Parts: sequence; structure tokens; C-alpha cells
Amino acid sequence: MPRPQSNPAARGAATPQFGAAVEAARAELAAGLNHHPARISPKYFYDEIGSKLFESICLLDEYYLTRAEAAIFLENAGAIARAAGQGATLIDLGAGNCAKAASLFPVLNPKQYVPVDISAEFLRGAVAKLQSAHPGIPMLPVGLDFAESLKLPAQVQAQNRLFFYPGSSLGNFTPLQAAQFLTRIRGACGPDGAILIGIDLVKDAAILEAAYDDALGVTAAFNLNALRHANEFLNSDFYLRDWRHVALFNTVHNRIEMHLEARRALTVTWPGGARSFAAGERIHTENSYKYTRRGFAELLESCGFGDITCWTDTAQSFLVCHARAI
Ligand code: AVI
Repeated sequence: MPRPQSNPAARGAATPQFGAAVEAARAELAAGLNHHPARISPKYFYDEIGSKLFESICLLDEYYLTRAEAAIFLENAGAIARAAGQGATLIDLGAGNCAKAASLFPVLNPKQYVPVDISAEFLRGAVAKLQSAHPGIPMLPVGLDFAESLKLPAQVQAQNRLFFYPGSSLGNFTPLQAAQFLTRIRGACGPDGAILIGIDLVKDAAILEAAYDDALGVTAAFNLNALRHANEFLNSDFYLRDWRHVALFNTVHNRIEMHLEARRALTVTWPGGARSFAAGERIHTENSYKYTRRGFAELLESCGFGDITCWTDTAQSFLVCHARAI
């Protein structure tokens, strides 16, 4: 399952260590490679190199998502403030370096800021800096794999919760997983909570495919890095030059699919396993679902949200929605 819960660019590097977590990762990788078609979870993009590559992706001309979302926040600050109100408990899912939420502090004036990410360790540094810049906002960093559970500590205020989930990270879930996740957020909202969420919109396939297959080859390197990372965990012998990055828009499912395609017939081996690939055979590494404006509002409604206000950028490429728990 994808783990879009963290701000991947800022997530602490996952390096193989000892213990049950590594054994679980090895088992997951081996099972994925033995699957037909083969697959590797997108979480293996994000080691130290992969996180830096994702940061670079966000700067690329072709990857419009980050800029479009930032423009929406900037151009609609007043309307967002009116919809969300002041003094919320701002719960930032996948906060990473907390930069996106911090840019909204002047707009939202949160009463409490709760950055949530898989690594509490990583959050602490970002929060320490942020806290000295905003001494009046109590901050409570929470280390939590929130794709698994949204059980927040008791110190998180129950009233006026605003869940913040930007960056189209929801798009890395299947629609079913997305609905389950949104329903869980709805449950954690309490009676007067809300969500502020960013999602990428369906558009011309050429624009989407360029966003996931840039001219500089940064996304190709990001994708191939999953093999390098898999080698570290699994002790496998993926030779990266044997693989080619493929990004295509699947119009049936409205999703960008990323794959790695074998350039020749080859066999990958690891302790206790092996998988042969024909030339042209692929490993599926990521889905990034795109929504229509109406489809996304319907999804929010089906998960217990209402009173939905959405904003888009001038090119109508990206959507930010505020929706209340009803
Ligand atoms: C993290 N996530 C929202 C990105 C996306 O657009 O699906 C991951 C990504 N994959 C390739 N480029 C960016």
C-alpha cells in the first residue's frame, strides 16, 4: 500500500537496520517482486536520496502541482480564512518540515498546531525552529503512522479541529483507501471539525505524463531509486542501468502509473529468492490518482463532509477544498 501520509520530501531517511521492521520490509519487497505483475511500494522511493529527489521534483517546470497549490493558498487566503475560521487546532498530516502549514499561520491563526509525521524525531527540529518564530502558538509534534491510525494524544484539543492534508498525497491511495482514510479523518474531527485538503485534477494526458516524466530525468531517478533502496533492504542485485522509467496516464482509472521496465531479459536475485523478467516486463511502483472537481466533492460528501468550498488556480490544474464534518 502506498504511504502518502508523510510529506515524503521531508520524511527521515529509511535505512535498513536490524529488527522486525526490516524483516517485514524484506518480506514485503520479496512478495511484491514475486507478484505478477511485479510491484514495489512507493514508500521505497523515500530514502535520503529519494527525499532529496522529491524536493527537486517539486521545483521542476513540469511538476506544476506544488506551485499551483501554493498559488491557490496565496490568492485565496482571505476566502480560506473565512471558510476555516480563526483559532482552529491545526492538525498537519505528513507535516515534514512544516513549511506549508506555517505559510498559513497568518491566515488561520491556529490555537494549537499539531504536526503529525511518521518520524517524531524529524518533526522536533522543524517544530523547534517554528516555535521560536511563533511563540504564541502551542505546538505538539506527534510521531504517528496515520495511514494506519489517527489516534491522537489527549493533549490535542478536541474542539475546532482542522485537518490539513495538502500536496495531493491522497492521490497516492486507491479511491477505496482514500475513502477509508477520509472517513477516519471525519471520525477524528469531532462535531465541529473540518478538513483543508489539496488534490490534483484530471487534465490533458500530455501535461500529466510530462509532470511524471520530466526532461531532466529527475522523476526517472526518483523511480529508479526504489531499486537502489530495495537492494539495500533485500540484498538484491538490481542493476539500475537495466531499467527504464515509464510514466503513463491510465484514462480508465484517472491515474498516473509509474513503472520500471526491464531493458533486456534478466534475473534479479536476493537471499532466498529470484525473479526473472522478460525484456519490456514492468515493475509497478506508484499510482497517482487524479480527480474531477465534482468527483472530489462527491468523495468528501460520501465520507461525512459537507459545506464544501473549493478553490482552483487560473489553469484549473489543482484543487484545494475546505469541508466541514457534518
Ligand atoms: C507525493 N505524491 C503526491 C507525489 C505525486 O505526485 O503523486 C509523488 C510523486 N511521484 C512522482 N512524482 C511525484
